[in-house]
Amino acid sequence: GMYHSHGIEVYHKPRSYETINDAGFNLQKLAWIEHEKESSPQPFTRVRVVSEVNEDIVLVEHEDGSKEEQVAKNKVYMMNPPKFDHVEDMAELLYMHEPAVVHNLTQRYQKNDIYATVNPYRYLPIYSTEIIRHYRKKRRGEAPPHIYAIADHAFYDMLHDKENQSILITGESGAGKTENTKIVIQYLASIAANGSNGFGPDYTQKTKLEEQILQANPILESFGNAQTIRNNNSSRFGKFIRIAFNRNGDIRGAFIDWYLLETSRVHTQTLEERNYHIFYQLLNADPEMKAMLKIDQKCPSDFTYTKNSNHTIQGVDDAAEYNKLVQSMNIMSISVQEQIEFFRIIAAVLYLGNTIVNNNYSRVEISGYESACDILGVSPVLFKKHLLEPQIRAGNEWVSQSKSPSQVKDNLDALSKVLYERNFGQLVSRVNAAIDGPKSMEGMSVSEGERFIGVLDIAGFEIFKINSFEQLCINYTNEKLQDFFNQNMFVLEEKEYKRENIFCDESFDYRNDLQPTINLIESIKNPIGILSCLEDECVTQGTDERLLSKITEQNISNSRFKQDKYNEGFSVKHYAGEVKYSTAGWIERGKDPLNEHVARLFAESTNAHVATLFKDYATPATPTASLAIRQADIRKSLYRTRKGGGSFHTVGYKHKQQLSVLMSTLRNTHPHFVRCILPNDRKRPGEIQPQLVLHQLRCNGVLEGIRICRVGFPNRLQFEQFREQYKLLAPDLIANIRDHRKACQMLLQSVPGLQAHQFQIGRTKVFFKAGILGDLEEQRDLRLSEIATKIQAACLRLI
Ligand code: AOV
Ligand code: MG
Repeated sequence: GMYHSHGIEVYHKPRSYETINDAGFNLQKLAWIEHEKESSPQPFTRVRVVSEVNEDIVLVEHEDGSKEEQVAKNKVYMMNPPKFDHVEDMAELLYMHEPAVVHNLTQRYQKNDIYATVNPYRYLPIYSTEIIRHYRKKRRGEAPPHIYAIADHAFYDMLHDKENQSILITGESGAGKTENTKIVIQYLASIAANGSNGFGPDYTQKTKLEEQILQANPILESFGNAQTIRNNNSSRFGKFIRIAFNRNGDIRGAFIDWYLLETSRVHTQTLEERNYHIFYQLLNADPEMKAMLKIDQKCPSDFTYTKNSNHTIQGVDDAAEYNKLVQSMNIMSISVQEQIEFFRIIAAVLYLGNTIVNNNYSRVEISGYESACDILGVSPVLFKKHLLEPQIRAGNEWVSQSKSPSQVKDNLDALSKVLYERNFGQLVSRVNAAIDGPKSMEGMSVSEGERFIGVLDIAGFEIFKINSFEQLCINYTNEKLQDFFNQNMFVLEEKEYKRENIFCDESFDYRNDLQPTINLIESIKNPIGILSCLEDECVTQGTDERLLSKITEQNISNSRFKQDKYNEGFSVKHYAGEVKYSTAGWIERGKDPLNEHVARLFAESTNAHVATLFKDYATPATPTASLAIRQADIRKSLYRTRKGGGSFHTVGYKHKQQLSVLMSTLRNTHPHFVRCILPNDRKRPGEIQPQLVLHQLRCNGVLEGIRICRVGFPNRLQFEQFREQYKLLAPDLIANIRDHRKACQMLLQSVPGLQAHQFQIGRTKVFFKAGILGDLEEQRDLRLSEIATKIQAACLRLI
């Protein structure tokens, strides 16, 4: 069955667990039914079961009395009694199904309880948490209990198990990943600080380190976050922050890895969005700084790269944000001079964008580039020459190649992107240098006895009207992470069954569920996946059309691939929905039209920061010109082979490599999952859209986890605990049994109507099929009320 929402198709099978079918037929009981129409904002309706129509169908009455209708029994979900409305751990729900989860989250959200544990498998050593985030939360900054609990678990598991930990925060764009990342880091910094309190001789120094670690985020957000339609502070890069601790749990340092900065945003943004925050922050900086950067008196409407989109974000004061950035940089001990260098690049990028490209009697002319050259410390004469008529080699000769205006424009944009990205990379390196602690963590070389907690915050799954290569990379990353989550859940569940010697005949192996989508994107051969097709076509100077037909030809039989009827791109069925990608411009961008001659010019800049950013283009000093040329060629060929297959374009390839390193790092940690849920698509506080929530729950594997549990034995209790809780069912029978296991066995055998396949007795726990524990609970309640009646009667007699 297909589920439609926001025009997204999701391939999820219809589920039926703890419907009236499984739970038994109960007249007058309250239940949920699912709406046929998916346009309704409420996916489920409250009803009362009136009568049985036949074997498969019951008559229900809507709770508001509005109407009666006949519904298939497997579409009628038992409602939990109201006392369960706000339970924190959903494992406690009697009936666990989609309407129950959505209802619970909605109820809790409306009470500002934004953190909820949805852990239908609480016995698993993973902490799966549902977090509904809440805009402009009144209690912002206060200690929200559950995310702290996750951080706390990770911290103690690390110390106790001597194992590296990871906290993986996932969710759609705007769901709260970055906010929760900051909260986790804050928490870890604070408990570590407490740890050294009293016996830490270097307490003051540590406080400084911890403070610096906290300042890393605001700095990176200025340069790596931007307003999008979905999120006013959207991360346009991924990051994995590892915090290293020694044996005592003191922080030793931290290290930030970053992934995939969306560089196209530097030159183009859609309406309703913005360029990176830093542009607007600098344009709102104090006059002295602006003068220093040669942007005095300028504002966003003066620059091509900023004028066509939003200039401000509601509720955000860019001048104040600029001051905060400078403060954070000061705490990070990034000197004022260094700050100016990082900012200088931003100003230069703005001026590069303002360069006017003209066709003057079939000669390309540029004007207005002098300011950029001035800021970048390069000769405007050479810049213009290299840009307009770069020398290329033809045999043994060098000839100048002339360019079209649009090629020059592309070159300028490419330069801006590269400048921006390299400046960002340098900034992260600088931050790392400040927080890296005593031992370098680069390359995972954590010293003996040290462990880390890594927090992963990537750009969330996103679907726009037009989705391009950037979205493909982002969604691919999310797909890999979801796959990692799935595998973990499956493997851990299987391990528990083995350990307890529980036999489960139904297979719940769905490890390969996401594999077809992952293959479609990353497969190298037979068939060639999307990224490799792009790689090939760029090498062979292909076109967007050829790329698209190659992708289609290779992957047409993949069930997750869909051809586009207008032939402008293709669709991919991701775990979170079907996304239509447009392939326009992929080849041009893939070819990386970075003008090497200009890059070399930058490498020779009089400005040390600029020269450093391009040091890989620096030509080694050589005695003769001809030797210099040969050296340049050698360097170039080295550079190409290093990037693989003689190609320049490496964005997709590089990302795939980075991702695979990240995945193997994660596989060597104990993972903790935090799932953020977007409550509404309007960036509004206090508003919850149940359809949207349900959609995310279906996609992010939480409900899938529930399904797995339903197939197996989802409820389990330690022998002693079970005995204690349910001894009322047969008090006399087991009163004298010493062995808890034996007592449980006898107790269960005595329960009328309980069948042998509905439970299993393991090594330390009793396991139950879905809903069975609920039945036992009801029986026990019945006993309790009988006893209460008896006592009441006795009391009456006494009176
Ligand atoms: P994201 O990281 O998941 O999206 P954010 O963490 O940036 O989403 O959250 C988006 C916005 O929601 C924030 O800027 C806050 O205004 C608000 N918000 C989120 N969580 C909280 C919270 N716990 N308390 C108060 N406000 C919150 V993206 O980075 O777009 O995928 O790329
Ligand atoms: Mg984010």
